[in-house]
Amino acid sequence: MTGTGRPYDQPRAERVQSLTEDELQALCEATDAAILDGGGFGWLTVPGRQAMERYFRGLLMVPERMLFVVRLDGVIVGGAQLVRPPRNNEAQAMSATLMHLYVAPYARGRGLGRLLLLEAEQCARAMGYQILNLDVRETQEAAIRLFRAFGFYQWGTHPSYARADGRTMRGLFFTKRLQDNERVVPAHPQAASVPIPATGPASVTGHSLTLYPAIDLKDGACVRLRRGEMDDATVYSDDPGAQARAWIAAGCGWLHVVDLNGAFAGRSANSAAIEAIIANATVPVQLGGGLRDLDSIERWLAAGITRVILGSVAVKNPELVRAACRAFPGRIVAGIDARSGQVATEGWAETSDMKAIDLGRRMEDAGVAAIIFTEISRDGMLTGIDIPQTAELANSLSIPVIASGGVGNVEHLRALRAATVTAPGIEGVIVGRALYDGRVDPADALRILS
Ligand code: AMZ
Repeated sequence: MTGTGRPYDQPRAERVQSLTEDELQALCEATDAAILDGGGFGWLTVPGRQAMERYFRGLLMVPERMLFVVRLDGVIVGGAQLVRPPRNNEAQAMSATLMHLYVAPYARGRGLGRLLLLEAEQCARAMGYQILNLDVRETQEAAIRLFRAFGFYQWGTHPSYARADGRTMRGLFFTKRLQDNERVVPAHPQAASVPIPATGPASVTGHSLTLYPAIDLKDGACVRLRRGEMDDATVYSDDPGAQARAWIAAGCGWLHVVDLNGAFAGRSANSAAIEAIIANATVPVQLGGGLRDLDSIERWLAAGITRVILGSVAVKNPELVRAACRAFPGRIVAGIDARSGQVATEGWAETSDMKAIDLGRRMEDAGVAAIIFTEISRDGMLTGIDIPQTAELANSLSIPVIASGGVGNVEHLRALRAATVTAPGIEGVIVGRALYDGRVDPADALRILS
């Protein structure tokens, strides 16, 4: 962000019903770039500017199609379409379809796909649709991660869905319930055995949040600490790979992994356990703890980690964070762990004199994709998230903030979700001990958050 104070500096997604000539050109430009980059838009080659202009002009006249765009500094850099069922299709009148969601490659890594999806989903919900469907080529990995993170449920795979680059590829079919006021009766008998995860009751306000189950590793085992104290550890499993599978089977779309020994030692110390998690993970994984140089960051990203979390170096070596963000855009997250607002490092053994908000601003400037904010005094204590601090941080930044530390029951999750009304930048929540203890059932958590 340029920070010039212009009203359009904040990235935003919105529905458009008309386009100025400049907007049309920007949309064509973004679409061309997305097609050249390998897709998401059906076209395999750029059809030429005139055809593209005709396409969008025509699209605006189709009553069943709603066009959404996302802007960066006021300029359109991506789009999505929400398609309503044809009017004769009474049987499927409750379902809308999301199509053609894409962000131009030059604007990625800023959470704009998320903004588009959020806007289209909210619009579908506001129009009373109960189901949102979508399908996507298997090669669109970033989009697939986004849909999973938003609680979309993959109900099927089409074996011969599309042809591109000389090969036939599969298509993944997703669905999501938008309201909870009617049971969905599957049309196909086999579908009856497939649970369609319910989404949040209509009475819950705010937007959906990603649930990140925490897998904290100490001496090869999955543990939870209280307030980060290594000698106050509860061991929950000595099989991190099985633990990863369990959270995925429960419906979680992401895993949050921390190498605790690594955070204290300043280098990865639970590599075998992390590798076991990667080998078992069919969802994206974020990893933190002991990542203090570009080599280790690169190594874990190459090994299958989707995002790395940098904590101590965020305070001690911001230049390294900047370099990592340049080298791996969208894949670096800053972990800001604070005791009463003051940032802690080195396994939380040291407290710096830096304020969480100041570090958040620095990290945003360095180019991180998101912030994970932990209030240490709450971590592992089950007493609830420090919502005011989290919301203040989220509202001071334009990148997503993930809340961490203190979830002890589903009411805490409801409260966080409600806080997104006034702090829309809150993107997700990390839950540890409460999930392991069974105080929070993952299915309940996912329903409340999605
Ligand atoms: O519990 C702890 N003592 C602890 C912990 N959970 N110490 C560090 N961490 C986590 C941070 C962040 O995700 O929340 O480790 C990561 C930061 O590690 P590093 O090595 O970059 O400071």
